[in-house]
Amino acid sequence: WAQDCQVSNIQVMQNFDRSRYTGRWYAVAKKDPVGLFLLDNVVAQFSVDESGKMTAAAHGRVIILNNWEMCANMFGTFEDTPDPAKFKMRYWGAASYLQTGNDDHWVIDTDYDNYAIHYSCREVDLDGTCLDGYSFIFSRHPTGLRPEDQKIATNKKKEICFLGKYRRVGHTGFC
Ligand code: ODT
Repeated sequence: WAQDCQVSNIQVMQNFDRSRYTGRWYAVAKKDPVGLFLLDNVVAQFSVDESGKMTAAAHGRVIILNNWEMCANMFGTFEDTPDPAKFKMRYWGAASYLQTGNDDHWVIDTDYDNYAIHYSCREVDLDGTCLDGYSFIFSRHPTGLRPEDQKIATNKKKEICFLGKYRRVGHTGFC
């Protein structure tokens, strides 16, 4: 049933350790949601604050007002849920005209040192599958995933029913 595509059946990281997850992650691939926002040059930096809450900052190239290209600086706070790998992410931009929102933020899998698979379903369909969602594949290395981690990522993309829906996220130095 790992591939019945029911959002409620998606397996997430077991015993997720937020402190080992801290630091810099480079997005190397992305499955876009409806009305995509972050285009490329996406880097996320996770922290754990004094009270143990997870927070993050991220930047990425965006195009706003149809043709204004800029580097968006974004911030997020993460609300815990009963599952340690499932969070609610409240996010906003350094500038008021950037996107704000409150999305699910699930860590599907990570080895903490090389790769991480993120998943967010914004809208669950009546049949329980994801109607509108997005996902980032993160690497600790700006050059991309190691071959052994690519294999894992492909399997996880399949499990979350997003296989074939990703595009590569480039790092060109824009941000
Ligand atoms: O790009 C899109 O189309 C949708 C995603 C917009 C949310 C970006 C908000 C980032 C806030 C700071 C948090 C950083 C953590 C990022 C990790 C993964 C995905 C958002």
